[in-house]
Order: sequence, then C-alpha cells, then structure tokens
Amino acid sequence: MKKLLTVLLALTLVGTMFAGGQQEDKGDQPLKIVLLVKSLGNGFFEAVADGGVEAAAELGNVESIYMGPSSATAEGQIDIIETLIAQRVDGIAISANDRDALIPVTKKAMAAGIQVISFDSGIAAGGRTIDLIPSVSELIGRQQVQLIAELTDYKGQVAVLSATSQATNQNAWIEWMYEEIKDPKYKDMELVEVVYGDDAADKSYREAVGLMQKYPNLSGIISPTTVGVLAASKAIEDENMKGKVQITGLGLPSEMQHYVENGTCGQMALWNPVDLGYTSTMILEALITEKVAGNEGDMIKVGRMGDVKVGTDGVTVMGTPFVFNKENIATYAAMF
Ligand code: RAM
Repeated sequence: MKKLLTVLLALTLVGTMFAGGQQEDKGDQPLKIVLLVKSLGNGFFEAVADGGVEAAAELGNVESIYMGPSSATAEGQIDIIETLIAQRVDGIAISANDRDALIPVTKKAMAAGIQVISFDSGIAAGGRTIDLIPSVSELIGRQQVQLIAELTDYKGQVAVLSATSQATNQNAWIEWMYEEIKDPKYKDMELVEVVYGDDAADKSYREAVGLMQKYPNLSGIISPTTVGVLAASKAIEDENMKGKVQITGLGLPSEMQHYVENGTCGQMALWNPVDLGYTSTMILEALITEKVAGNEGDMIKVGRMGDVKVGTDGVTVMGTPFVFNKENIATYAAMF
C-alpha cells in the first residue's frame, strides 16, 4: 500500500512538473481566451462570440472560446470557471450573473495566473481587473424611461420586465430608471413593478402576460434585456394589446426587426454586441501579453475600435447606445 502511494505521489509530481513546464514554454501555442456569458442560447451573446472570433483572427495568436451555463445562474458560471482554472486557460471575460458571488472563484483564477475581466454585466472591483461596460449605466437607464415616455405620451403605468434579479447590468440600469422617472415631466407616469424573466424566453413571456393581467391599464413595458423585449413583444401581440401596451427596451435588431417594423415596438436601443466581444478579447490579449496593466488611466489599443481608457475601479466604457426605429432597423438587423 505504502509503495502504491509512493508511486502515485511520484506520478502526481511528474504530472505537476509537466503541467508547469507546459505553461512556461507555451511558445507558439495560441492564447486561450474565453468569453464566459450569462447563459447559452441567447442571440445577443452569440453576436458577442462573433466579435471574439473576429479579434482572434486579427490578433493571430489567440484562440477564442465561447462558454456559458444552460441557464443564467452564478452557480453554473462558478463550475465553468473551476474547470477553466484546471485547464489553465490564459484569460476569461465574464458577463456575470452576480456581481459578488463569483469573486472567490475569479480570485482563485487570478491567483493561478489567469487574467480575468468582466464585460456587459460586471463583477465587483477585486474580482477582476477591468470591467468593460457597453455604455454609461446612467445614460442607458434614463434613456429607457425617455423611450417609453415618448411612446405612451408621458402617461400611465409602466412596468419593467428584467433579466435575472441578480444581474449587475440590469439592476444598475433599473436604479437609474427610478431616478429618471422622478423628473416632473413624468408626473403622470408611474413605475409600478419590476418582474424577472431570467433571460429565458418562456419565463419572460409568462411574466409579460402576468403584468398585463395584473395591471389592466398598463400603458407600457420597459424590458432592458434582448430576451425579455422579444418575449414581451410577442406576448403583447398574442394578448391583442398592440397599440394599448407600448414596449421598449434593449433589443437585438436581427431578432426585433419584425416587431419594430410592424409598430408593436415603436423604438428601442442597444449597442453592438459584436464590438463587445471584440473589445473584451482585445483587452484580455493586451493584459496577458503585458502590453498594459489595466490601471486607471491606461489607454488600451483595441483594433478597429481605437483606444479605450481604463477608468476608476477598472470600469471602462465602450460607447453610446443606438436607438432603433422603423426607419433604420433593417440596416442594423443585417449586422447584429
Ligand atoms: C440580454 C442580457 C445581456 C444584456 C442584453 C441587453 O441579452 O441580459 O446581459 O446586456 O440583454
């Protein structure tokens, strides 16, 4: 038995040395950069993945890997990160299902020499270096209220259909919606409730139907998630509420073209998710190859996106949202 243990120990040591050696002389092996998204089966994140592949092709030394749990949970992401640590990938960009719950495992990844950033939906400072956000949260949240107000003539009850209750990005935007609606110009409007569809099409649909039943005078729904806004648009049509209940949100033009062109959704906003995957991958490559440290004030070269500047607490902003309507939706639908 003792002999067997010694052999096993020796094998383990050889294994460790081999693995260690492999890491040091990776030589011309491509850098493994993972885009870890909230959940699979979401068209928004599939477009993000396209951006990762584009950046990898441009950089030449990168393999872009796309991963996510089957549903949008922190637990699912933690399991994947544990596996990625064991596999010794070089960098992970995470759209987080929880800003705090991932911190212990991402700290473990960083201690193992893996570069970790968050993008889209952030991890709190300490659990990553950079947090790449698509646009300033205040601007996104306020704009959502402005968009629904224009559609409802600044009147009536509006509700929010969000993603998961722990999503960093949606929660930040919703806080700003509550701020914006305090403005006297919205005095005839009321934000009655926030419900959660968990970025699952079926649950989002049921929640949208539930809102229309609970508030017979509902004048609008804001859904700041590409999954939610699509499901709610379908629910409005199925319930024969088109024209009575307005819908806006953050929608993927390729998925929403039909509802924008037929007037169910008068207008909505979003940024380019391809750019988000592209920028995340470029930032990770720059961190891994030590072109930048990711400190406040650092300028990072991001290929066709130009330079991005690292802000306070690592928060880095990509751009400003586009607004889509009947006139321009077809052009964007061809892109993302
Ligand atoms: C969904 C996700 C994602 C968010 C977009 C707007 O696809 O919740 O995190 O940024 O909507």
